[in-house]
Amino acid sequence: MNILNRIVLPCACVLALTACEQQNDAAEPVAAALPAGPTAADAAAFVADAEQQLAELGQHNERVAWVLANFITEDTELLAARASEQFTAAQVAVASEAARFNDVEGLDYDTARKLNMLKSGIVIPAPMDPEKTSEQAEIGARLNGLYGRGSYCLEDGDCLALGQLEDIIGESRDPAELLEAWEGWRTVSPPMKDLYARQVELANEGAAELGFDDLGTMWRSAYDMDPAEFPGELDRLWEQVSPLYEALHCHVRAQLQEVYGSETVAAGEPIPAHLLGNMWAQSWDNIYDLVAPPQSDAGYDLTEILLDKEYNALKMVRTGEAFFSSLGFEPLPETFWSRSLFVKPADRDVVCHASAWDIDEQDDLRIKMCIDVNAEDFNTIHHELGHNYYQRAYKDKSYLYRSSANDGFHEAVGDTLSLSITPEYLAQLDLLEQVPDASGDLGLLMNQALGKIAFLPFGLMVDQWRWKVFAGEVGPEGYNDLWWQLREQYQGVRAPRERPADAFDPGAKYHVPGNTPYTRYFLAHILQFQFHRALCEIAGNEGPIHRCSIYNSEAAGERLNAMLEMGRSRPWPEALEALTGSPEMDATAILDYFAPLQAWLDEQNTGRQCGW
Ligand code: X8Z
Ligand code: ZN
Repeated sequence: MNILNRIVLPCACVLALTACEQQNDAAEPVAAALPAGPTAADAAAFVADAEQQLAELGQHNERVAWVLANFITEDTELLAARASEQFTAAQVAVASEAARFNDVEGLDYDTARKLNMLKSGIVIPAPMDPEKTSEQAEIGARLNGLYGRGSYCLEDGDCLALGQLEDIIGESRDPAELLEAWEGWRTVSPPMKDLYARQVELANEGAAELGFDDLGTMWRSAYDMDPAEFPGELDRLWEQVSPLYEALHCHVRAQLQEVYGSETVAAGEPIPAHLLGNMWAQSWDNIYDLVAPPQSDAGYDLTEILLDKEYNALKMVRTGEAFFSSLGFEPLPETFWSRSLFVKPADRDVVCHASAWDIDEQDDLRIKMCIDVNAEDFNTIHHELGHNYYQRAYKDKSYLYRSSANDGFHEAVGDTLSLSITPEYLAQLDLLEQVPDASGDLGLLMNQALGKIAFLPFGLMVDQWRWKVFAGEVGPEGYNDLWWQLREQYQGVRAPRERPADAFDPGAKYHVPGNTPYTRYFLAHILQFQFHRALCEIAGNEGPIHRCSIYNSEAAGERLNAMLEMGRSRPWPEALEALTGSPEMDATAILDYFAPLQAWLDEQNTGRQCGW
């Protein structure tokens, strides 16, 4: 209630101003007969007020969400649902008020841009009916709780959390054991299905009240372009990279066939999803040993090195910070170290999925991660720190501009630094004694491709599924079939065996119950190679791009920071151009990076029946 009043206040203020102007106009008889609409100055005042209110509420919401994610109980769930209900109500009220300025002429650039952001920038809008807002917030909290607390209990009564099930999928080569872990984790999501369906209904109603066809259209309007053209932009990028993905898929399938037999892995068919080393088959690094190019091994295993050198979670994060410092960024604040969560607590439920936080939008930066000492988590630490340094770089912008150029940029920054974790870099840290020669480069590239190239179709399909669900192209009874149809179409991956009638497999992926748009990760995987190429050039790299590390290059850091500081203040093509010299998202950087591997894969695949 309070909140709604606070949001309505600026309108009262705007109306008062308008009334004032009407009085002035009264001197001229013709104008007096017409009710004057809001002016450009009214719009600017409205935006300033809205920014202040959303910043305050957003900060409160963030704090409560932090407590929930670090301490999942019935009470924190309820508190978080209340806070998110208030914040959503405020966002929706402001968005609908913003439409009052649609026909105002003479708006300055920032006011016009910010009004658009207010109207379309809500990830999960609720209908204006307070009961429905409240219902939606409760559903959101319950979905998150079902995922965060999810576990699978074996017959002997031992219950395994997601992290333990992921370890099995990553390490085991026993198909029966893999299948049990894979199916086991998917027992967490059937109870989510009805809740999710209701959430879609409510969010769509909210989106419609704000003038959008559905929630998918709303999500697609966040890219400084006509939302109807955005899917075509994604298709264009996917067409650029899909031949490389298909070559990788073909080789990996052939190798898996050698290991598991052609009854389990058939030529010309999609690959069973439990054999790819990752719970969602979204990155395949864990099966490197099964598919590595013979005679061209990378020559080292970063996980083994980290363990040998007795790295722990804290030391891994300190190493990530040191990389940013080497580029000229200020060290992280003391509170980062005292308030972050690095290790899974033994005594309570937390959300282990890695995330980066910016509690007060000033310098209260934190990460929350259940770090294991391995190469994957070392990369993820850089990913999360990328978020934190971005947040810090734009902290002096106004509320609506305290964000990335588009959401793919936020996801790409830390990954860009991870691309610089090369043998040369590891040698500088004394993690490698000697820089291996180029004879192992195919192995290095294969290792990277299993992370980066394997990810691309997954990064794309999650929202292809959601967009169809939001558009009502499929109802709850068809959710799971559509999911597997898209998994097959994009990834060439299939369920290991028929799924039960009540299955809701999308719910077993964090971002679906958590309502985090996913196209951002596809974009990030394209963008990070563009960023890497540009920064390597600035750093004066002359060798092959996959051996380039920007470590210690203050010139690269300066150029990166110039883009980060822009926040969301300009359309993303300008930010991209500021860093790379080109305003276009473009997959040639990722293709050039992997060109030697692509040539090798094409050779290996000669005579093989590729595709699915
Ligand atoms: O969710 C994440 C990050 C947090 S923004 C750890 N990622 C996606 C995922 O895990 O599915 C990074 C890569 C894709
Ligand atoms: Zn991220």
